[in-house]
Amino acid sequence: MRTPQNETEKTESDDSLGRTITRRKFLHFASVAAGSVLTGCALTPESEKSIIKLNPGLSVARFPEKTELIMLTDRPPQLETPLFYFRQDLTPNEAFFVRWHFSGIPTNVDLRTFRLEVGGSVSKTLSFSIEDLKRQFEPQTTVAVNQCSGNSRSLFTPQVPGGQWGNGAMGNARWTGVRLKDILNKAGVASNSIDVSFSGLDEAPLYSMHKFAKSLHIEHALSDEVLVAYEMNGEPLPMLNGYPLRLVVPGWYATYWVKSLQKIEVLNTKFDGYWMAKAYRIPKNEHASETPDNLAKDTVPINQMNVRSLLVRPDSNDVVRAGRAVEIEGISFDGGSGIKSVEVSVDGGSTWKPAKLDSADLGKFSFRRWRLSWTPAQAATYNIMARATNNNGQIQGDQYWNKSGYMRNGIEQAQVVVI
Ligand SMILES: Nc1nc2c(c(=O)[nH]1)N[C@H]1C(S)=C(S)[C@@H](COP(=O)(O)O)O[C@H]1N2
Ligand SMILES: [Mo]
Repeated sequence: MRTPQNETEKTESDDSLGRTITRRKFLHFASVAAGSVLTGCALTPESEKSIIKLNPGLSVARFPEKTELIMLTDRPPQLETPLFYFRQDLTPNEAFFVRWHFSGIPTNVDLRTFRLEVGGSVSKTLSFSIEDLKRQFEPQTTVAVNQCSGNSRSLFTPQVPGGQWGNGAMGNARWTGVRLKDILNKAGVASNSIDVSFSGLDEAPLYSMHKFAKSLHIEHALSDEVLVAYEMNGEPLPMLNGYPLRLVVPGWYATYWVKSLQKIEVLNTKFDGYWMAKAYRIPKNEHASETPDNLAKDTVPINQMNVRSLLVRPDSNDVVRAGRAVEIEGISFDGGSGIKSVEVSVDGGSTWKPAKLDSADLGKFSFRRWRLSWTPAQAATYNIMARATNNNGQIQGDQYWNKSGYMRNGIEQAQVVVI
């Protein structure tokens, strides 16, 4: 599906000087991307041939530094990763999903002038170029899943408004950068600090809209885990994933992973920005299911991810024959306690067998791969299910409905036709 023209574009974007892509170039790419909207086209990713499956009304598009992804909207770009990429532990940068709230996204970041600013309730206001960050601090690397709060939203019944994501509004990557706490300690956090807020270079298009900004409690911001990352899988961040810097909050939903991070502010009051106080909230009692006519009155900001699983093999393209062994394969992950065990059912949940966790353990914030060998006795349609238990004892079970379609983690079923 690659035209020679696309190939040229790709080389041009791989600028060894640190990927300063000018606005003009980006617009040119964007028009190529928009021009290459495809529907249901066969692809050849690195490892194997697969088909992008599309729900009606969706298309496939190619954006700068990205391969063909499922496109929910083009302005702002909302691009979903096709399922077959989750057969790899690390999601390739070019296939990593993309989600922005506003169409005015940063496309012409110049590293010569870009500065990360740290201010507010600190002893010393600081400002850093990317080079400063690399020079002044010890680098830190973590493998972690970045998952949109609304991943799998399209599967809720009754259906809820918002981006109708399938299961591909997530990805697992190796993030490298600087510990947020090292930056904050250098600035000297005042002892009465409460929250730390984060915002990026993207701007709200109308005065009546709120700039995208998030916050973390000071203790969380000063923990070892939170990173200000400049690399993803050993490369500078792709522009659409937050070049040149993004917050990485392992175990927490992606809404906190502020992209094109430009400003960090330490606050001695509770942060009350729109994106914390009004949006991205969940029922306070996480097990109280909302219904469309009985919405939760008490809400809290969405936070740590719950435990969930995804079956990645066999998929409905695979030919599965009675009497022959096939491998059922999937991934599980949670908010950072780590996956303890995974069970698989091939009879719609009547009986369960333990799957074998892969020995490759990329850490408690990563996808954890598991497998189970299965020999279907006879030709039939089987309902395959998987449920994970994490080290906190959380186990996947019934799906709770909530009005925003967040945190989906019910046990999913995949139908496999055995011939
Ligand atoms: N600056 C900025 N950061 C942002 C957002 C945004 O709109 N602007 N969206 C957030 C949301 S809701 C998601 S799901 C993730 C998506 O990250 P990705 O595009 O790298 O996959 O970015 C988060 N960080
Ligand atoms: Mo999101």
